[in-house]
Amino acid sequence: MPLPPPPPPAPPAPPPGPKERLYKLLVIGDLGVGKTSLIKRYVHQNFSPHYRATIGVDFALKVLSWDPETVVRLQLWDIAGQERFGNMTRVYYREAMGAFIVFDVTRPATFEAVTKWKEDLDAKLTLPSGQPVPTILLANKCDQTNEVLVNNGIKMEQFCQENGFVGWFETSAKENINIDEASRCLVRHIIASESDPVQPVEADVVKPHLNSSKPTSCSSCFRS
Ligand SMILES: Nc1nc2c(ncn2[C@@H]2O[C@H](COP(=O)(O)OP(=O)(O)OP(=O)(O)O)[C@@H](O)[C@H]2O)c(=O)[nH]1
Ligand SMILES: [Mg+2]
Repeated sequence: MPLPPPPPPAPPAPPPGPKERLYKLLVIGDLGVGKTSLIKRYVHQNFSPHYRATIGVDFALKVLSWDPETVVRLQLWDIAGQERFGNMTRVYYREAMGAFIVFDVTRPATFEAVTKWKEDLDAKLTLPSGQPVPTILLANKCDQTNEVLVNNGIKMEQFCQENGFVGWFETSAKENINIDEASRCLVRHIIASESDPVQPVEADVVKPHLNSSKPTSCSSCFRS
């Protein structure tokens, strides 16, 4: 009897797909500073001037092509400003890898609350290495004229260093200013803290840009 034909050769293995990284990021700060608007702009590319307070927490997912080999998925936790006075933040913060703390440049009280949010965060969340999670300060609504708070970039830098922020950006959800930049900066710090947890990257030095058509970059993130 003739032998059966040999089986066809196995198809070549498909090329390995991109690596995926998933990070939970927190977006916190006082009522009405623009957390939901920043996320909406970042994820859905739109903006509404109407204010509807977030109740509890909302979620959004942003997928970034980080580099040719890596896709980064950002799970954004939009925590209601009123939660600072509740007792759920410990639950919401769990397993987050990075955070944005947002204030409204037109309302000084929201800047004063930044240190309270940071203390709450650091008291309730640390990385497995024991370090605080990388956190970026966002001075939002920079499209508004009243920018007295952030016009002094040196003071802001000092504030960031003293309070453990890895950088800060002036942002506008309305005009789509610096949101992508701030997010890439945070992801870069998270990746650095994962690969070398003992040596956190240097704090960023970000000069406020007075001409809002030029996006500010995070100097450490774009350092080669
Ligand atoms: N001009 C201007 N207005 C903004 C900007 N971002 C948000 N707003 C407005 O500020 C108000 C509050 O924005 P939200 O995004 O709902 O604020 P929030 O921080 O999510 O507030 P809570 O959910 O209550 O914690 C809304 O009327 C927005 O349209 C901005 O960059 N520029
Ligand atoms: Mg909200």
